Amino acid sequence: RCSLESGKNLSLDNSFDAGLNLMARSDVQTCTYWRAPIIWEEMFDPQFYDEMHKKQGSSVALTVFAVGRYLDAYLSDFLNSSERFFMVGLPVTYYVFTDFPEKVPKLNLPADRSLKVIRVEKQARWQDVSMMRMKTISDFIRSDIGRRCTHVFCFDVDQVFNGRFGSEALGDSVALLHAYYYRLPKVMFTYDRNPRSKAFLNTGDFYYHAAVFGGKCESVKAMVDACYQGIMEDKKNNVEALWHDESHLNKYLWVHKPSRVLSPEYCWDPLIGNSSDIRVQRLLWRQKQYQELRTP
Ligand code: 2GW
Ligand code: MN
Repeated sequence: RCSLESGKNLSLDNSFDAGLNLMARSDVQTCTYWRAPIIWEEMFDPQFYDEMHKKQGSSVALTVFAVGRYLDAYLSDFLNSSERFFMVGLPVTYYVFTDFPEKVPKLNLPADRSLKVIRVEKQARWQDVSMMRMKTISDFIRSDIGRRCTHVFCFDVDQVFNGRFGSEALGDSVALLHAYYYRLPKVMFTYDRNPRSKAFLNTGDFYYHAAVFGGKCESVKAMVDACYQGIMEDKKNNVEALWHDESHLNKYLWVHKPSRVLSPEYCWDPLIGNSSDIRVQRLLWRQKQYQELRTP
């Protein structure tokens, strides 16, 4: 049994594992070698986690950036779908970062859920829009999120919730398996391979997707701080990691193993089609019209 309860000196999600059955799925890997669970449908008891987190008083921040054309293209569907599926039953605060606060759609929220809109500068380069999220998230965990919420999850906006994305996903530090790489050999992973970049990584454990990461405030703060430091160091040295913030995140998660890993059920691309191991598609990638969205 791959149980974290026995790992007394590992500061992983010990107390949470009574809700997991790692044997429930024999078709996929349900545990990492450092004994963090990989969460797949049928492995967990949703009620167990909902009750445990209610009792513990967990509250969750969701950060999302919608800058430039991504606001009109994605934000409304993202937020409306998250109201149906994201951490239902727990207090949730949305932090929407945008260059155009007036255009953020009005939501009808229940009493225990709220939304904050924060104005951010539009970066000239899209790579910087993506990378600068790390700095902004860090600042907000320190000044606001960390005082109000126990956990924080950071999302890309170009996706839509389609099934439960619930308290079973909460943990100390949480990372997501990228839908395109979880069945591929490691040599195919698109880590940054330039030794001059701080994100350089030769071998890793998995290829994680930066579209979803989270955890306890303190852990996420450490994660985004390290990524931002790497990004700035790279700028100083005139290099940029292959997949920007995602490369830095992968480097960080190699050195600091996540305590909980989400299966690609938590962020699936419908263009891949159906796959027998993907039992629920909880969050779906949305199509990008690159020319339209990425030309200034
Ligand atoms: C991004 C690329 C090209 C043109 C515009 C943008 C853009 C991104 C933008 O104009 N406005 C904006 O708000 N964003 C935010 O950055 C938005 O939240 C978006 O979801 C996020 C990441 O950009 P995205 O979704 O276009 O990048 P992906 O889907 O290719 O993402 C992966 O790789 C990125 C690094 O290149 C990030 O690591 C991302 O987390 C990954 O999922
Ligand atoms: Mn995206």
